[in-house]
Amino acid sequence: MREREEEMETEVETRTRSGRDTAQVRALLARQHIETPSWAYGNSGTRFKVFGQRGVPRTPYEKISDAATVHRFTGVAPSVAIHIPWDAVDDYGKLAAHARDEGVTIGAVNPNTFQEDDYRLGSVCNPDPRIRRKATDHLLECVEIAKQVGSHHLSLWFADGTNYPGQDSIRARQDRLAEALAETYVAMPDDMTMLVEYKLFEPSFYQMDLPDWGTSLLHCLHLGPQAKVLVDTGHHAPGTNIEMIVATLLREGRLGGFHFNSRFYADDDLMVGAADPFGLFRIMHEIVSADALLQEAGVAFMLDQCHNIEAKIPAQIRSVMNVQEATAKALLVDADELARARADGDVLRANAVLMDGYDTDVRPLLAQVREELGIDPDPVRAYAASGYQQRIEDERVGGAAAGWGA
Ligand code: RM4
Ligand code: MN
Ligand code: MN
Repeated sequence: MREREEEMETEVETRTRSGRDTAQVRALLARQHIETPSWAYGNSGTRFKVFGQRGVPRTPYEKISDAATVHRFTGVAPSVAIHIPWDAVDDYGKLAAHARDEGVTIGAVNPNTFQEDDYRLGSVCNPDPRIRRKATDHLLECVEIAKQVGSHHLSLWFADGTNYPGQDSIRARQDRLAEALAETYVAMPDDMTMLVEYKLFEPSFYQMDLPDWGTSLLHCLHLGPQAKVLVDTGHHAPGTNIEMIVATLLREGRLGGFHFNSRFYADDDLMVGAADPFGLFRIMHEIVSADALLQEAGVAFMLDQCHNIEAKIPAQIRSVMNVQEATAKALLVDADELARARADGDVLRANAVLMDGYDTDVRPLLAQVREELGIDPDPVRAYAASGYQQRIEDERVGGAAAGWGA
């Protein structure tokens, strides 16, 4: 066994041609921060069926405990995003204290302006000023909640849009959106960032009011430096070059963060790195080459996924590991050699250098990172052996399981 481990270590050593030594790569990987979403731990499904699972949290407190469990086994998921009102509680100080006791913090606060009858024609873009007021008040309420839980991110996604040409004025809706965003922006403290997410389609199909990164960026530019674009990897047309968007936003200092997930067709919300691990690597390559991996760079790496048929906690663990693997591969790309090949106009060499990083088996390297963090090198196996799943299945009986709309 020991022999095999040594063999694996040498393998990693010889494959590290990135100019960084392996110790530096491991140190960067150990400091990675991947946020998990509270809603991933509740029941979810499609419009056809929600399959309930045993042991699913009944309260925001239990969701946070599950997120903390993912952190315990991965070592790099120290915060959890919340969604309001799904995670509404009477005392947010108490919720934050519970998170701290469990060893995590509360990350992005996500308002929900898409699940009430009032929002049939939109929320902040609704033609009815009463409904716009209500939606904006909810955004302001979420700024307050973020302050109370010690969060620095207000993460906005709007289901707003129209289904039929002529249904409403596209320009008037943009004006209304700008107005609501501006009112919310000025209510934020200086250390809070507004993340403005976009999505090409769904639930509206003719036009979404924030359909793409360009529209999000324009609003952010009008608002000020505390507004940045959030890239949800599942929110583009098939074939979109997402790393190009990432590179462009990084240049402008306006990449606020990611919602990682993967998709085959629409907004599938499957595990990140499951459908397109190469795409994830290409994104992480842009991040690494812009030196934007660590928290001080101001980019938030968050998962936004739903686990409809698979067990939720191990799926989150697997997803965190997939992001780690893509990051490790990106860190192993030989940046100097790549620069030389590019300067020489050597197309094939440049591509080969990039692929060398992607083709490296980084699992032994990550096992070592975990050992250095004092956790089990195999998080999925360790979770299965921990008894946590059995415990929550035994304990969480009665009450209503959390889920969309709960
Ligand atoms: C949306 C979007 C948002 C998420 C909701 C649940 O499609 O991705 O980020 O909060 O789903
Ligand atoms: Mn999202
Ligand atoms: Mn989505």
